[in-house]
Amino acid sequence: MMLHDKISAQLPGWRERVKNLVKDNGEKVIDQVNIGQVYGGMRDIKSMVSDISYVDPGTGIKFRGYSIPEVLDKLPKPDGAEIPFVGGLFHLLMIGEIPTTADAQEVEVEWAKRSTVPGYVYSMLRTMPKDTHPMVLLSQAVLALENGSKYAKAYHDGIKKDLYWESTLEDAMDLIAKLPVIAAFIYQLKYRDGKEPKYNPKLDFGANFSHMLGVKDEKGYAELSRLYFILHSDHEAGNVSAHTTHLVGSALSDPYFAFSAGLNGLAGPLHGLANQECLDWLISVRDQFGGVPSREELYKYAWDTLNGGKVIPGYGHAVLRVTDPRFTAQLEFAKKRFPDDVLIRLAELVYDVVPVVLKEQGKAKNPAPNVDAISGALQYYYGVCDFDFYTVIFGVGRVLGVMANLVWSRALGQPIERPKSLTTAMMEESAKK
Ligand code: AMX
Repeated sequence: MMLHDKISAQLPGWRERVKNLVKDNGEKVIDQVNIGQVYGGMRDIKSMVSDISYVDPGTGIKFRGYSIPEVLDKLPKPDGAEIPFVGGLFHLLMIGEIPTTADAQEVEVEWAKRSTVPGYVYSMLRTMPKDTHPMVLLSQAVLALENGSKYAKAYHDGIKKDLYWESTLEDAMDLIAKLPVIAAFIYQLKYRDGKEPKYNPKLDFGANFSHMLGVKDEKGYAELSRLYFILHSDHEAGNVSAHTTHLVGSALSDPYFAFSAGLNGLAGPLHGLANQECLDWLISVRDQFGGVPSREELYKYAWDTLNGGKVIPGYGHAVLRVTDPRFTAQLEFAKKRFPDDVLIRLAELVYDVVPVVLKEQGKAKNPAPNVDAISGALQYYYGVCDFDFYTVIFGVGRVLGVMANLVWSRALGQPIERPKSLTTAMMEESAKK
């Protein structure tokens, strides 16, 4: 496989680089930790490695050094499309280089070959109660695929540690290929007629998702799917879904165990679930005013939300201190294709008004929008209106980044994660000193 060969070629150099860095500078201090951070969710403590992506507080996410506009501009695109191949993005994440069109297509072909979901997974999902949350179904389905793990088999067969990454890559490719099919089945099962979707090898990853969901504007939604998966793929190492996948993988649990755990974290309201809360809020404004309100009406509505003790969903960020470039990319996508849509006009007005309100309130460190402020509105436009499903779509994007990280963690022999905990009494004691 092309990705395997390219990683293989890079690996000796990477191993030497990391070995020398740790050997020559292992004792060098790069951060200090205070009690507030220990009690504050380890916020900002520099203690993880990822060469796949980095969030710059001032400019936003960079994938292998490329900003969102650069990624969207430089990656190869399917014929007649404006949004790049997801396979090209995965090549960039894995290899660190912008692929040729042929490279991107080769990744897509690999996924098509691996996309068949075993029948027992469908049967298992069908037996679940009707009101099961789609994220439960997704996480269960991923775990159910574990019996096919090539890494688990290789480990059991006593393969050398240096080679763990090869079967991890195989699992990563299998899992990524099957995930949109499983997600589409969950959509059919929960909200449509429950038919089993079929991956079409003539279509790319994003176009397949659109096709398998069965939306009306298949071409338009294929573009949105590619955009959505690219934007949601990775956000450096410390966010809950990425960190969880890494942590579980660090115990040498295989990619199915690791990603299923990551999905469970993604399901939380402070993480992936936020996108549906954002759309909820936009719709509540639309319904309250029968459309797009005036600036003054929205200003008052936003203050009412804050005074009611609630946050304004879609605004603020733990790391970013500017407008999230993933928000901007989605807004531009919508303005180019459906500028008159009520929710898009509303999202634009909110972008104008809410940062002012949050600045006046003075609490949020970043009053600008994050990725979630608009993502649900775009899904809604194409008729994917089942809010509970939105985090599943996020999961189909997120698998790309966390699998790239996991393969490289295995390739570079990253050890089991094991931070140290303290008791409150110990910290009180050290505070006195
Ligand atoms: N509305 C109202 N208050 C906000 C706010 C918002 N959008 N964003 C931050 N604040 C408040 C916080 O609640 C906190 O108040 P407190 O001191 O009373 O607890 C204060 O401002 C400081 O918070 P912060 O350091 O700026 O943010 P954070 O790093 O603690 O949290 C986040 C970041 C995203 C959880 C927060 O901004 C928030 O709750 N936003 C709304 C929900 C949302 O958009 N989530 C999506 C996150 C992106 C993702 O993972 N998908």
